[in-house]
Amino acid sequence: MSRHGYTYSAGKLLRHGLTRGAWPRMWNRPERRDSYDVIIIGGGLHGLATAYYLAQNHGITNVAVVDKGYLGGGGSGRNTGIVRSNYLTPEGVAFYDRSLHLYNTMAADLNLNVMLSRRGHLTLAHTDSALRTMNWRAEVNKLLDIDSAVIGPAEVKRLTPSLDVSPNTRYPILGALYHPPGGIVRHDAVVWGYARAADHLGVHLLQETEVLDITCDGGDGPDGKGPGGKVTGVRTSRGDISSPVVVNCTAGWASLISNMAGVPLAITTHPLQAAVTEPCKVFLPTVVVSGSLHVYVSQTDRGELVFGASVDPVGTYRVNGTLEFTEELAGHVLELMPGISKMRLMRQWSGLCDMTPDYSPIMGHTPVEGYLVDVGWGTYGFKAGPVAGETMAETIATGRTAELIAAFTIDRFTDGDLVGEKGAAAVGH
Ligand code: PYC
Repeated sequence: MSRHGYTYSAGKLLRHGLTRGAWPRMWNRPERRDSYDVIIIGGGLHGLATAYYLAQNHGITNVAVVDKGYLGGGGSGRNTGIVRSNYLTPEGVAFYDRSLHLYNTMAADLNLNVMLSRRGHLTLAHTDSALRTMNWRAEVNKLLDIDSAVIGPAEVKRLTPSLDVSPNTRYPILGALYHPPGGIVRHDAVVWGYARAADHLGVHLLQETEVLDITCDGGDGPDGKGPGGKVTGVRTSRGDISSPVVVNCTAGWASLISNMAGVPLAITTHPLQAAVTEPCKVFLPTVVVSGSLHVYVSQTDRGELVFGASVDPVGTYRVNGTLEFTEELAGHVLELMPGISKMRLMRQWSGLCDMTPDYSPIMGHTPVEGYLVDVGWGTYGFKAGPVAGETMAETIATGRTAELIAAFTIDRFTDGDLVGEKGAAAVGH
């Protein structure tokens, strides 16, 4: 028997395949209880990781994760799987680097191959000002012991021969921030791993359970909500559930959910589109990002190219793909890699990004006792999933804000202590 209760003998796998035997469920569909010690809203990577670390690190297992859809159906299943820690602020660097460490050991910790590929991450600079930002990031990174440095065009060419580094292109490559530990991970495997492990430790995963309201007592606002109040539970499409702790781990709907507790958030929500090509022979060994051309690209082990761009300029909750995105993406990618002009796009999709004014998340306690947030991830949510879960679990279990997230609390907007992380965005937003 392995960790989290799953056998992995090759013989059993083969017998199962040949007999078409009933595969065990990855996780259960439990009946909901009337009360839990902790309710987590959002069955994506952050909610599941928080539940897992509560159970695994702190022994808190009377926990429910509620989601109006299916596990990993939001941003966790819609991102481009990029991980890195070459951020701009010391707070961001330390935080995302802990996440990379957790990604490193995740396959063993969760007993599931999450297909981590630390293939190196290149952020190209096509202008002097972009090069200056890359140098700035490299200096902050080095001070914090992060493997990251500015390299010249010849080194870029050595690492990624398909890039044209000649000075004759429309956007010549002047250099790049090279971050060897960055790479990609199979995003849905991460969701499955945390879900299975949390379920095995006794957490209830309540899918198709929509939160309609957060109930509070004693607050300044209507129905006892708002500052000075205390959370008492959630009202769901499957009935009321009580709990002294409710955690908002949603993306896309974070501000709407938070309004239910009377805690408004400094967030605007924008779609972020991505696209994937048909597979081809593997030729792109690194993750390549171009802020000036607003594009990032990596190649999966199956050979598909996965592209992303900036968030859509207009705030909306729509997640349909647009022709404008496809046209702009194709134009920008071909500036970078003219050689792929014959490849066909297979699919495009979109997810929702909750953007904060400083591009850092909002995490931890709020003015409503027992109501915590892990929100405002913008385009950084996937990278942060493991460390967000670990630090939120610590904050809930100990009642004290975990050190790594102390800079990201909601008070910073009133105290004026912003953590400006826009300069570390993969592309201009
Ligand atoms: O910040 O590396 C990034 C990123 C990639 C996709 C979305 N954000």
